Amino acid sequence: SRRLKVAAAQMGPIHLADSKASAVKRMMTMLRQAADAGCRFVVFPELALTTFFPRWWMADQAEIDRFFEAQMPSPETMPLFELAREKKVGFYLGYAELTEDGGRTRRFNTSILVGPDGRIIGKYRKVHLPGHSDHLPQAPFQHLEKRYFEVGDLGFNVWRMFDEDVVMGQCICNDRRWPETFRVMGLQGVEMVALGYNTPTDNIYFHEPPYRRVFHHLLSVQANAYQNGTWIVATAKAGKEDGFGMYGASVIVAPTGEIAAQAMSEADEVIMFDCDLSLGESIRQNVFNFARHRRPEHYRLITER
Ligand code: ING
Repeated sequence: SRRLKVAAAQMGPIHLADSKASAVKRMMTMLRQAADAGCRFVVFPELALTTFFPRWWMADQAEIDRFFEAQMPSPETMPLFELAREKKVGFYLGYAELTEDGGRTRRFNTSILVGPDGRIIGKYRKVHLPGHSDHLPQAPFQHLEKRYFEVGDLGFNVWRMFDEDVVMGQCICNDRRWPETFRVMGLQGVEMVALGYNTPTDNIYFHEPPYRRVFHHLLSVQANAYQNGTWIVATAKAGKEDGFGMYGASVIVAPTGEIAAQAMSEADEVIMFDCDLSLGESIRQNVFNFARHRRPEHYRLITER
């Protein structure tokens, strides 16, 4: 049967003072570990090169743009691409994208899928941007994704990867909470979705006990995996970044909704699983058989409202 051994390469904290090169070094260590264990696909976190900078109010655009990549591979990430190509390992990478579009500078919270030959196969720009766009001076920390990034303009797509022609999808962080994200990929026959996240342990809007925030993360990923019959590899950047906590709980979830592997720490940690892609086929054939059971004529409100 068609199998793909994958890894979630969870990262611990990246502090404001840490260089992008030091983050890449850590990712290369984990990619080597995954490759040596027979993994052919590695999923890194959202915004994996820097601290989660939307937590900081910055007024000066030049200061903000230091967190962005104007090209990919960038000088700092080139060694990661080269190692991956040498090991014949594909990977998902989340980063802040700065791009010139017809004389206009645009900024996105972006992820890419890179093939085992080191070529970029697909790009995604985060659609569901949580948080706020104005400075909240009373808040313990900011969540300024709506200020620093534009809403993604590429939609939700799938790409074929590896010899097994795995139908691979991707999204980022808050996207995992929205069923539409996975259903749009499910309707394109997705077999595995890669996603990275940076999720604060504290909510700036209302108090939630930390365990409940992890419950909501797992609930979202497990439900969306089962309801679309897809594998999901969800990778955290975790731990305390300059004192601000983010939870770990990186997971590899099967199309049955069951957790196949889960990280135990809030530090750099590689979790792996040898995924049998036929598991998704049986869920999509026997339960969520869109062709036989789905009734879109009754769902219009979802896109019209
Ligand atoms: N982080 C969080 C996330 O969606 C969040 C923001 C947390 C929103 C909890 C709502 C509830 O996981 C990012 N970066 O989207």
